[in-house]
Amino acid sequence: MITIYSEDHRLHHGQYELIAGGFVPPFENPTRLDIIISRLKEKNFGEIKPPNEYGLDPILRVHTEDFINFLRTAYDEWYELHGGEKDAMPITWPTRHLRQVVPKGINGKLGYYSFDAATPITSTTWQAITSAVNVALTGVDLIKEGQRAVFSLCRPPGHHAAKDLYAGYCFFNNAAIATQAFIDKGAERVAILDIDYHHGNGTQAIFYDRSDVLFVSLHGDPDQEYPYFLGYKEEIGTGKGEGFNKNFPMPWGTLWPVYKDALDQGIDSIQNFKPDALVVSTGVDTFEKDPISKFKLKSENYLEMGNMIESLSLPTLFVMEGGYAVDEIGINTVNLLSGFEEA
Ligand code: FKS
Ligand code: ZN
Repeated sequence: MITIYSEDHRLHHGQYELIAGGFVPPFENPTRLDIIISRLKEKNFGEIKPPNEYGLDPILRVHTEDFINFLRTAYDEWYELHGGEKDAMPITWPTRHLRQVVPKGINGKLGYYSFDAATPITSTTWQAITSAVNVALTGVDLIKEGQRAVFSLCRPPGHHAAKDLYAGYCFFNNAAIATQAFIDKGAERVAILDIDYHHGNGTQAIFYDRSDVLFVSLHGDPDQEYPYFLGYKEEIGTGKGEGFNKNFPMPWGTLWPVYKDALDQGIDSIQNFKPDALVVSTGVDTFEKDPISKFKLKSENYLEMGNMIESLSLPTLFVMEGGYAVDEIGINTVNLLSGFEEA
């Protein structure tokens, strides 16, 4: 399997995220990809290629122009106000009983366009997030050219980002942009299987009223787990999109047998949908030793997971999302891809 990868991911390396009442160095950091790349090489997994350039047009198919402009200029506006000591971070959000206005100043805009304080914007975040989109889109093109499967090793991740909202380490929704690109290049239907531990709230929101994209997500129950405010079972889509959104929330402590059963059901619904392509939002934070997650999957389970995904016999784009147990992130990610390839 070909991997698409760019060193530009290093340009996003925040100083802090807010977690459990304190600021700590971000779990989502460049080391994650270093370890995945070294495992890919160790296993001789396949060619590693740089991305092509696609510009902003494919991003505009998913995100709003005002949001894109905000991300492009946010750090400079922040720098002008606060100086360059700290990364740009929101501190106030437009929740209930407040207006959904877009304030002119940067502090207000950071709150308007985000929903957490886990997602710093640095002076070079923009280059990294546009490069991650290019990594995803290059995967789409290779699949259009006939590859059965491609691994788009994106960073930063994307599945928490909605059309005009960033959070959860995500800015542009790489998987959603790739999905829309498949459709713009002729696919009638595309399925997204989100196996990251966290619910892909951004991806769900982007396609919630559409019947040409089926979104299936397996994740920690939002009653207990981030992002808390989306990802419940009863969210099935709206309007034309009714029936094309499927959530499988599972409790803390979930082990492989229960996870596998949900994955079987998700795979069945993808099969019935008869998509032209599959996008896998690939997270390995379901692993038992993940430092911020609470499922209990083991390294060997990812082999079987890859095998099960292959059984759909679809052109498949793997887009990297989360996974923070860095010691095993390479083993688990490459197990998933090998399980697919060796099926
Ligand atoms: C609650 C703190 C949660 C943010 C967690 C973000 C998870 C990100 C991710 C992605 F794939 F996007 F990277 N802090 N205990 O893994 O879903
Ligand atoms: Zn996650």
